[in-house]
Order: sequence, then structure tokens, then C-alpha cells
Amino acid sequence: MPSPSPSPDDRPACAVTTTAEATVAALITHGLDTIYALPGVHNDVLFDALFKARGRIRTVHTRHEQGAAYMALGAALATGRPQAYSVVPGPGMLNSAAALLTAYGTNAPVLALVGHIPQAAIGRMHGHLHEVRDQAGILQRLVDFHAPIRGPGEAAHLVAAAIASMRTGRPGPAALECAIDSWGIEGPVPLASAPAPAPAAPLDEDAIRAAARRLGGAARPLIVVGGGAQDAAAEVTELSRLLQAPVLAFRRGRGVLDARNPLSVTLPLGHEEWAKTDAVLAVGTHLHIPFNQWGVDEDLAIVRLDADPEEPARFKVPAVALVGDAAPILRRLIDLIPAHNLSRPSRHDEMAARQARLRARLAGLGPLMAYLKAIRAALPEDGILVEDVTQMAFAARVAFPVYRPRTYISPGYQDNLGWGFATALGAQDARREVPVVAICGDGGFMFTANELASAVCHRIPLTTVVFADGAFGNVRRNQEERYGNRLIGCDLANPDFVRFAESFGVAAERARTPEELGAALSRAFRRRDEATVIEVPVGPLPSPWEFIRLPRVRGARAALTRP
Ligand SMILES: Cc1ncc(C[n+]2csc(CCOP(=O)(O)OP(=O)(O)O)c2C)c(N)n1
Ligand SMILES: [Mg+2]
Repeated sequence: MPSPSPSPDDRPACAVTTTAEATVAALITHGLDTIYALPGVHNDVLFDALFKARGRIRTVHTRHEQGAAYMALGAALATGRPQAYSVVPGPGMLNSAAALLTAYGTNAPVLALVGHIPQAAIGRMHGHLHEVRDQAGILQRLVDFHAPIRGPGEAAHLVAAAIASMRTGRPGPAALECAIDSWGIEGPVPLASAPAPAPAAPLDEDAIRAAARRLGGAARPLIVVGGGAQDAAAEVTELSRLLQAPVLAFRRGRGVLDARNPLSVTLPLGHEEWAKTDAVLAVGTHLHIPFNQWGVDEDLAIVRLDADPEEPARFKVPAVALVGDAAPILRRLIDLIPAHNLSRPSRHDEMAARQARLRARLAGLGPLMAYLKAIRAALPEDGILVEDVTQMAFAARVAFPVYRPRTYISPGYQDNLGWGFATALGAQDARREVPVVAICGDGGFMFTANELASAVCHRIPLTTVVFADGAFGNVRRNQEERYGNRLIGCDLANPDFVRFAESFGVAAERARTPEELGAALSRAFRRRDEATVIEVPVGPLPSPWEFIRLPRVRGARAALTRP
């Protein structure tokens, strides 16, 4: 007779495992199903634990540590869920550092699992393989939560603490280090149990009421959204309707309000609104451009909503500060607004007319607009666009219509050239059910083009469009226009991108017109287990900067410090 399966109460309370096994088990318990990683002797025991856990957690290895970290970042930005990567210490850790910096800048929940030299040697500078002075100190400057894992008994609670810190307050990356001789230490480990959901933070009713009064009584309210509003799209949409307030997004807030809604604005119309508004609700944004370029004055009441309690008053003390997750606070605001709200005529027709006039002006951007239009037409509504730092992306920020949250992935204020391709690879790996397209310049693509090998190895169906102008084109134009055409360090020698991609076994084609690009994209999006590279040869492109760098419209002088 088969023995009955043990009830949960009969199970042993502990198991004996290694630090590495306990760490992997904790990742799985927290719902991580993938780790992006590049191996080395410091992490051999961790990789052996990952081997034993395959089936429950995939190990996606890359060709460079920046690829692993950017893939974790892309997966985190596309899903909003914690993601992890693992690298060896010293050079491996430093190779991943730009991605960790960008995870910080984009508040992305990315966990770095970093190997270390032997425990007893840390800090002694004996010249161990991959030793770097104060590795912990370097990591601590890049993340909000950092800890060493010294043995199996610590692994579960340190992983739990790291993941909690990545999700609560201002989200962002965390790092755990483990020494080469600590991964293999065996010991009793409590059996992992699923983490309890974090308790809902209490709402500050007084502050929300004050915000409702300010916004409801405003003649011309404006909402500005950043990355912190991505999980509050329904609430922002409802508030915008109630207040008839335009919603301005630049990079990381795109898609929070559907671009088909005429109240959804990018920088040019947002700038016009900023000049006239009397009350702004800023959700999950630094408000960097309005504060630093457009100006503020005493007639403007600013309500700041941010997960980081330090943020609202960093630049200027706001009229009202709301601290916490955007969605529950906005839901409460929606409850309270009607009691204060002015009766508001619809702004639909006015905004639709202004949007049409802006589209006519943007048409002057010629090929930039024609190619973006072709991409939008081919990409399904829930498809994801990842931008690298290229002229095409600068235009996309003001002109590419985004319909849903988390479908426009931008590096935000780091604007780090070369992040795009590998980040998009991670986004596509984590969201296999929708097409992801990366738009890169020839300069940026080559930063991580080696990861075409990872796309092949892990059958990731990413589509990448490389706009090849033979230059760091944005820099080149600056040198032409502002430095008397003294061109230096900006012309590029390129491979034939089609043959380059094909040599990896990746599908590739060249598109010479927007129509050809549209057709190539449709073919690419149908390849669901194979990557595609599309090279688009372009000449010098028109500058989109007149739509991005906009003049001061409020306040007599630059208010660069808090009053
Ligand atoms: C890490 C990093 N290095 C340098 C820059 C400066 N930079 C911004 S755009 C650019 C040129 C990008 O060239 P390419 O990818 O070919 O796009 P294009 O401007 O030609 O459209 C450079 C060098 C940056 N933003 N980030
Ligand atoms: Mg270029």
C-alpha cells in the first residue's frame, strides 16, 4: 500500500543544504523563475545549485556581464517583478555596474548576486583573483540594500530582506555578496515558505484631502507622470477624466495614459500646459525638466506623490506631499475629488485640435516620423518598444504613440547609450507572449551586439532595428551645429549588420524605406522563437531637439535650490 503523503505538519522544519542551495531555494520561493548569469570559479557552487534546480529556475547565460545585468533590468521593467542576475566579483561586478546604476535610476527591482574572494581574505589586499578594493562599498553606492551572505542559515532571510527592499518604499536594485568559500557551507536551513504580502501602508487622509482641494479647485490642473505611475494607469486615467487634466509623460511615464486619449501629452503640449496651469499633480516623477528648464513660480501649486519620502521636497517644498504607492493614494483621491471639483467642460475637442497641430509640426521631422509610424503600425497594441539612446528614440519620446503601461521602456535620466539591445532581450525573454522591438543606432547597438549569441542560445525572439548612419549621429550634429563642424570622435566603421547578424544564425534583412521596414517588422514579429535584426541605412537625420529642449515659461530665474 502506498504510504500517505506527509501532511505539512509532519514535514521536518529544517533541511541541510549549502548556502548556494538555500539562496536558490529562496529565489524560487519569492517567485523568480529565471536568473541571468555569467559563471566563474567564485560562483561554481552557485551554478551547481542552479543546475540541480533547473526546471524550477532557468539560468540564462550571456556573453558579457553587462548583458546579464541589462537582461535582468529589461525583464524587471517589462514585468514590474523582481529579477536577478549573478556575476563574479571585481571585473564581473564592475562590468555589470552601468546596468545596476540604470536599475537605480529607473527604480527597477533587480537583485545582483555577486561572488567574492575567500571570506577571511576580504579587505586584506593579498591579490586574490578578481579582488577589488571595498567591493561592498562600491555596491552600496549603487543600491539601497546590500548584505553579505555568510552561510546557509542567513540565505533565506537575506534574500527576503533584499526582495522586500526592492519592492517597498522607492523600488530599486539590491545586492547580495557571497564569498567563494561560503557558497558551499552546509547547515540546517528552515524550510522556505511563501512570503506574506506586505501590509498596505496607511493613507495620510489629511494630505489626500488637501490634495483633493487643490486639484479640485484648480482652474487648469495638469498631471505629470513618471515611471512611478506605471502601475496606476487606471487611476491616472480616471483622475484625468474627472479633472479634464492633460497627462504629461516624457520617457518613463509613457503609456500610463493611452496616447489615443487627446489629454495624453508629451513635452511640447505639456510645456504649453505648464505655462498656464495653476495646480500640478506629479506622480512618480522627479519633475526634472519642468523644474530645471521650464521654471516655477508662486502661482503654481504642486502636489507631489512619490514612494520615496525624501523626493517631494528635494527641489522645492510642494504644496502637498503624498508618500506611498501611487494606485491606492490616487484611488482615495478619486473618491474625494468630486466634493471639491469645479464643474468642468470637456477639453476633448480643444486638445484633439492641438494634438493635430502638433502632429503637423512633427511631420517636419521627415524620416524620423515616417520610420516611427511604420514601427507603430506593425507593433501590436501590447507590443513593447525599448529605446536605445539614438536620434530615432529622441523623436519617439515626443512622437511615438504608446497605448499601454510598461510597453515603452526608456533608460530615464541615465540615458546610457548601448543599454537598449540587451535590455530589450531581457524584456522579450520575460514577456515571450508579446513582440518586443529594440530601436538602436549603429553606435549603441554595438555596445552589446555580442548578445546576439545569447538570443540564439536561448531562442529569444527579439526584433532589433538598427538605424545605421555611420556615426554617433547625435554627437556629430552637435559638433556640426555648435562647434563649427570640427568633427572628432563621431564617425564609425560598421560591419554589414545583415551579414553580422546572419553569422550568429539570426534572421536579418535590410530595409531602405519605411514601407520596407513595416513589412520586415511584420515578418519578424511572426518568428516566435528566433531573433531578427533589421538594418535601416539612413543619412543625416533632422534634429528633434526643438521639441525637447523648450524654453523657460515660468519664474524669473532658474530656481535651482530649495527656497
Ligand atoms: C554610456 C554613454 N556614453 C556616451 C553617451 C553620449 N551619447 C549620446 S547619443 C550618442 C551617439 C549615439 O550614436 P548612435 O547609437 O549611432 O545613434 P545616433 O545618434 O547616430 O542616432 C552618444 C555617444 C551616452 N549617452 N551614454
Ligand atoms: Mg548612428
